[in-house]
Amino acid sequence: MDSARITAAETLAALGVTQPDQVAPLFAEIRSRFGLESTAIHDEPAWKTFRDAWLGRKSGILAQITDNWLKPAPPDLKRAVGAGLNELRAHVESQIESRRQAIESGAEQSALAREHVDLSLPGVTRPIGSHHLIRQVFQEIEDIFVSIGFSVVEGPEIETPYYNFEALNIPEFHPVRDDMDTFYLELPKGAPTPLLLRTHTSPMQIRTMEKQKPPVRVIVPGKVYRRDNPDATHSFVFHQVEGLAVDSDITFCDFTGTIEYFVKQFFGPGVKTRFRPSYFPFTEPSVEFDVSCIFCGGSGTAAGGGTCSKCKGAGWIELFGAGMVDPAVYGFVNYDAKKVSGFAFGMGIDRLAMLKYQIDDIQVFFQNDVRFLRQFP
Ligand code: FA5
Repeated sequence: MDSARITAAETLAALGVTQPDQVAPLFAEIRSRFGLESTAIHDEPAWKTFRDAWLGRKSGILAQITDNWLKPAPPDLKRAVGAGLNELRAHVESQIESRRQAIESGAEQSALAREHVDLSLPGVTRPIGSHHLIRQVFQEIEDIFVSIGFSVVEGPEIETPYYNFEALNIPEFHPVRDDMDTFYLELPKGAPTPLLLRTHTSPMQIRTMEKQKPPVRVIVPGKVYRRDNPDATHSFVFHQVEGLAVDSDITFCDFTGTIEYFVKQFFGPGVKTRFRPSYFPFTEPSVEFDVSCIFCGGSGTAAGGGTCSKCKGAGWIELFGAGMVDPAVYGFVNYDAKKVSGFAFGMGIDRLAMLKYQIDDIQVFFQNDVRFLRQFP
């Protein structure tokens, strides 16, 4: 047997193998050839060719050994050839698989190396959001009132006409309802009561007094809704902070003192305040509360001369409605109107924010334009 001539394309007889002890060297020779070839395989295309050359079903070397050596082998050689072939097949299959894994992980490493990771570069920073200006203003207002003994409560945005109107001394067909026409919910027939989006935070006066006995000192931040056409100072959804203080001896002086304290804390000590008579069915007397114009300092004249466009030359800007709680309201919550007194106010937060931060269009609060929002981090 001449090892230089060993090929699986020839039969054992052609190779001169006639004795069982000649079989093992035959397989050893094939196996060492396989080992040599496999060390030369370094990439996937070469590996595939190598795999097919050895394991290909029709003309792979193992298939040739089966066809040319095993099948025609005389009975006395068959057992040795079968054993040699099985051992060779196991070896070839496992080596080809481990070669594949080595090539794959090598490829990964070289891909990583190609990426040139520069660990000194700054990481990816994700921008952190901030509170919306309206939320910030809510917080400022809450902090001021909490510091003088008020608690913060919240209430439902969907209300019944009873809480939104009747218990606030606004009976059906009262003309004041026309100013607060709002969005009613479509309900199934037979619903026990109509429901509407609250037009102000004042219903929480009633809900709070129903729940607790005097003394009461609460503020109520929240969203309210009205069927107002949008313009620079109106939106159909806006924000209010309601305030309510009821106790056995609360006077008009407590009321004005509290409001003036708040306004000076919020706008700064330089602003002046004034009350004007007004009307709300649930307060008596009722007032509108004004501050001296923060744009022209109360002079009514713009910085460059001419009339101040913000206060229209008046020197004052209307801030919110308020008053002493009307005794009729106490009747709805089982408070004794002879023993208690109190005050209430309802501020439009969007307009307060506009004044303080000199914003001339309320709509920017609802447009979520980050160029605007970023100015108030
Ligand atoms: C009320 O809503 C009363 N509930 C306030 C009140 C409470 C009075 C307690 C007495 C006692 P008024 O309708 O004026 O009142 O609204 C209060 C504030 O909401 C206004 O001063 C204004 O700043 C703001 N406001 C009203 N309508 C709009 C609107 N469409 N868009 C933005 N702000 C508004």
